Amino acid sequence: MSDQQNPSYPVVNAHNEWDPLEEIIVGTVEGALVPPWDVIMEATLHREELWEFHRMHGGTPWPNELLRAAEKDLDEFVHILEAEGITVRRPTPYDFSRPLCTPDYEIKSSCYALMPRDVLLVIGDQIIEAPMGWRSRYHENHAYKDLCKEYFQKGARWVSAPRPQLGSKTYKEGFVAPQEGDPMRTILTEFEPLFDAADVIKCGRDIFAAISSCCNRFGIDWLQRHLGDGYRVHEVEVYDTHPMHIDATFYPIAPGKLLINPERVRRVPQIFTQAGWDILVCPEPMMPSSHPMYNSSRWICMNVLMLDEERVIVSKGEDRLIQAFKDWGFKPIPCNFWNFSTIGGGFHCATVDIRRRGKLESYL
Ligand code: DAV
Repeated sequence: MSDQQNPSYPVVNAHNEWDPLEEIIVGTVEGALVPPWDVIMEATLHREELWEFHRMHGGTPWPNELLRAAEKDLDEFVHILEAEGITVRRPTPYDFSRPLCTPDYEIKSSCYALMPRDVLLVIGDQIIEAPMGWRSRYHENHAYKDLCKEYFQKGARWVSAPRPQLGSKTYKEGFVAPQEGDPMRTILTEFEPLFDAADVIKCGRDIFAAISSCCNRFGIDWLQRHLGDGYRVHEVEVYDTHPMHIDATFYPIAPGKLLINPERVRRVPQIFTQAGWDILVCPEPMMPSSHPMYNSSRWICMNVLMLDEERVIVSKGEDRLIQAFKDWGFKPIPCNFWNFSTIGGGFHCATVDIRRRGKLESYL
């Protein structure tokens, strides 16, 4: 009997980015809203010309033609996953349009369930609800509660990091994002632990995280202490004027293979070079600069999804990266995704791995 028929591992089981994928959550465009304008937006959005769009339309539904085009990409992606024998789960429909008011802040609405990668951090058999830095995403975890409860009933561990307050002490007063070339700085203070799950990437016993507009040192320290001695949580030094998440920047995609963004990773951590890893430099993205991108940058091409150590889902149109993957010995599976990326992110953002067939190991 194969492992697949008789799993000797838990229903939730993900130790790295490349063990054979069996079950995954894919986000949804249903009910997606433009993120409401807030203090965090200028620190996150690279293109200033988009700020006005968010100021005007934040908290309202995305234009229908953008949503439908994004949905078409997502449907193709789900189809590929299912055809490869992977179980695909979806979030519960949720009304993101309701305003919220806490003792610490008020905000016009929530956002969406487009990107489960940001919300749930799965490490081993454990689901950690992330202490997210955006007020408008504070309740996004609610769209995944049904799934978390089900996985818990089937044996998964399920915790929430300390829920952040997100009041005025969380953000630096009068913060102005750096210009290219300025020293890196981010909007968050160290008032409380914060990270999005996508600020973290797994490589067995070594976990990597990068400071961003939604992740601070306090958050990384919390994660290290929570995971305990069995794990080493490393902070990766990145350079990004509007940093958000590690998965279009620094991505261990297979044992001995680290994919890096050449603009953002200026020094590869010694631990990889010492261990003899191949450093794969992501080629320049091919998405035309004129393609509308409301949430992420063209480097979203790096945000691929590994189905196992060889098969990698990569965006159609990114021919240089597709060729590079072939040259590096991978088997790329192209899928249309630029229209999803317009309002969201890449394949890694749009998913969260629930079960991969493998064990906790050290690769470094
Ligand atoms: O630069 O495109 C993408 C965020 C991925 N979770 C970027 C950041």
